[in-house]
Amino acid sequence: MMMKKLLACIAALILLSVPCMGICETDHEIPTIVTIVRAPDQEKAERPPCFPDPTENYIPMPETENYAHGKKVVSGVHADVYVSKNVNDGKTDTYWESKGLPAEMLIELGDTYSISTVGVFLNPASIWEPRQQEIAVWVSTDGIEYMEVAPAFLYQFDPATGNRIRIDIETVEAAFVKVIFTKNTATRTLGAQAAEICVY
Ligand SMILES: [Ca+2]
Repeated sequence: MMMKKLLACIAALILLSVPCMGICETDHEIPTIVTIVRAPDQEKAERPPCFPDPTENYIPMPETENYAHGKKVVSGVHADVYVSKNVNDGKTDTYWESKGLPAEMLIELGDTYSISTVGVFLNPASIWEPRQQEIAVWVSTDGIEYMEVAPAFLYQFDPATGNRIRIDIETVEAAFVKVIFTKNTATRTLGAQAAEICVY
């Protein structure tokens, strides 16, 4: 028993002496073979140059307040589940679709504003084929007397440019904006379609 303990102690001493036997000792610095690079925090979606950002080709809209957002809207009969309130909820993946044409979308701004642009948006996803919609804009300050500020015109919607159109008008006071649709060349509907109507 004593012999076993003695042998165990000798073995332990040998192992402990290994670092002192020159194995780990060195008189020169071991070269670093791993370079540690701290990655910067990602603050936005990155897009490789071979995938250009499609939004760069979108028709620009004013950066001023959209007076239509979330305001009361009134329209006629809608198709399926595509109700009026979808037209100004701030999302282009929800939309209003009328049941037939012509169709009107009235937006009550809740106050009188000086407006100069109306934007009409569809979903920009490419599954939404290019189409044309004939649209006119009328405005009112009292909700009774309306004035035409943009005559009916056949506007081109195309996902390549954001599936949106911009109607610039002479600056006018308006508390009520009526957007009138009279034609839609889309193949899968007989009604007007708008994911968002914005008033600037
Ligand atoms: Ca919407």
